[in-house]
Amino acid sequence: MTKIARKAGIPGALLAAAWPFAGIGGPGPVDRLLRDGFEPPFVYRLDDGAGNVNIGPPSSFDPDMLWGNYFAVAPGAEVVTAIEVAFGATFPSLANGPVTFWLLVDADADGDPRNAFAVASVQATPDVSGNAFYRVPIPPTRVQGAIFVGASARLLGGQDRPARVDTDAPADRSWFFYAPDIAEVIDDLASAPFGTRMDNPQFVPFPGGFMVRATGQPDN
Ligand SMILES: [Ca+2]
Ligand SMILES: [Ca+2]
Repeated sequence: MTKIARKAGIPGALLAAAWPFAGIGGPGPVDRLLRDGFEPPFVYRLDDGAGNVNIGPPSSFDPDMLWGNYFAVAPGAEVVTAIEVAFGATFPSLANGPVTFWLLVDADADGDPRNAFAVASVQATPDVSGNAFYRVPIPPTRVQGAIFVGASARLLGGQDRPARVDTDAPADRSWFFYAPDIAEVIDDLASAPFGTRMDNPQFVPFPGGFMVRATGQPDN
């Protein structure tokens, strides 16, 4: 991670100093599952439903930002059917286009998505912020090993803070990346000019997990 950060030439202090955060969240609604004869979909998630930090790039550049979570594929949830993301209130200026929702597979399942590859992507324009999740169905996609689920958007540095974080969640499975064009590096995130995990104190003053989820169902 440090190597990648150095490659980008982005001073850590600059990122840290410009790191915005806002909005202390209250307790989220309790998830209630209806059990009327079929199993509800499995939800891949790190957060507890209540986020408290929103992050985005510093004012020194206007990148395409990808943020997302890494999950081992769970038995009975091998077919991913939807991605759910909660956004910061300072949503990307829509002048720069919609959000892209990504599903990647990490074939070596080693905990590091930087050699994962995209197996599905959908563009959409979220209409919620805070702890409300925006749900995007994707073509049902069978996955193996491990997945990285995320969202990317072109941002105005110092203004847009779309990546909502729950600091109660583990930070060692959330990653974010900056690039001029995320689509160009999505199958080789190691080549992104900047990338870090959310437990890297050099770049992340408020470690936590992104409010990014996916739903899966059995491969029948
Ligand atoms: Ca929380
Ligand atoms: Ca890997």
